[in-house]
Amino acid sequence: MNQEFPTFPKECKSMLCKHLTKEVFTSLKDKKTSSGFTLQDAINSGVENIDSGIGVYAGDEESYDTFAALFDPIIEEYHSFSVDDKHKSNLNPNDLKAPNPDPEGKYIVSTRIRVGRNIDNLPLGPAITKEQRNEVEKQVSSALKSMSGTLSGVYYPINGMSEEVSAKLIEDHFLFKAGDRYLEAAGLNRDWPEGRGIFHNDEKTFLVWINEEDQLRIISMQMGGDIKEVFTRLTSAISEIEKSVKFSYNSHIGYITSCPTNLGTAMRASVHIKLPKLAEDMDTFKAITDKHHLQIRGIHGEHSESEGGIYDISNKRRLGVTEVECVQDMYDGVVALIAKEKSL
Ligand code: ADP
Ligand code: CIR
Repeated sequence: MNQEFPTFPKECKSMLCKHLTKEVFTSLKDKKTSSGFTLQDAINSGVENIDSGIGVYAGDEESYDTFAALFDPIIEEYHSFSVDDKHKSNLNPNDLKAPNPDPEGKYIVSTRIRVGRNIDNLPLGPAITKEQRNEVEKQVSSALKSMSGTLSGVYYPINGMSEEVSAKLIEDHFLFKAGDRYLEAAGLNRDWPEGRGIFHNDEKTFLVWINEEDQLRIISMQMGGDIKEVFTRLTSAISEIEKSVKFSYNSHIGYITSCPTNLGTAMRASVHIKLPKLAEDMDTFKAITDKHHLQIRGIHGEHSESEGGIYDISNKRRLGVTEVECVQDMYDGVVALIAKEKSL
């Protein structure tokens, strides 16, 4: 592994390039966590991909302590969350004020809320061994067998799934693809597709991704804008899974995830929404999303483009705010976006 201080071109805007000073590099370059994760492993994605927004990944919960001199300023900048702050959780759907903002279905195509979760006392995806990853698949798919009622479903490993079936699931926004170059450089594609898979119920309104960027991505989604129904289903599913799987959580940074942008709630609540008029004035569009702490993505996920004036709008803040607040951010922003689109 290269022990030299990486140099970044002038146009590089990643948080890695901003916060990895020579001093920080020197103080961390010989450190290692108990799963053997090094500074070079943590920064490889941002070193190889100079267009990264962030550029770092954790290999285990310990990485956030061992490499705190690098992770803390990144966490502080991304989440506006300081080392003395404490995370808080609230998964009670009764606290969410979110009547359907688009009952006629003119703007919101679909709603999706996901959380990332990892199992306590195991390395995260970037440092996990093949055997440990396979063990996660076994433990989680077995726990999911006891889901009941509308949450019951079947686990489908990606290994052995036909090309046709996986392409259709990806196109319909249900399944993940092999990681992109950011995840590849983070070590998250090792042994692909072994140990990876998707569980879903018949209606594909409740899904669990196994061993993607995080060991579990628990997802609730459906057509239209009934955000509260989607949140309620998600919270019941999480409680059910928690009966048999212990998730990695600490009182400072909340749920532990491999990418520091997901720490805290690990929640991304999004809508696919049609805003063709507003899309012609991206400054106004961005002023509204910034005000409500929202992120704009394309409709095929992160790093994809919009199609036909449809955007993926989601909460940006995840740490130091509760799950209810994450969804409330998204909801309030969506109400404002629809009002603006109507006025144009
Ligand atoms: P994640 O949300 O898991 O961090 P992505 O941004 O890659 O990761 O999105 C994963 C998949 O979920 C993509 O196929 C994306 O199009 C789909 N998706 C996200 N939000 C919605 C939504 N509101 N409705 C339908 N599909 C969605
Ligand atoms: C990056 O640094 O750009 C990628 N590793 C993805 C970071 C997480 N995504 C995000 O903030 N939108």
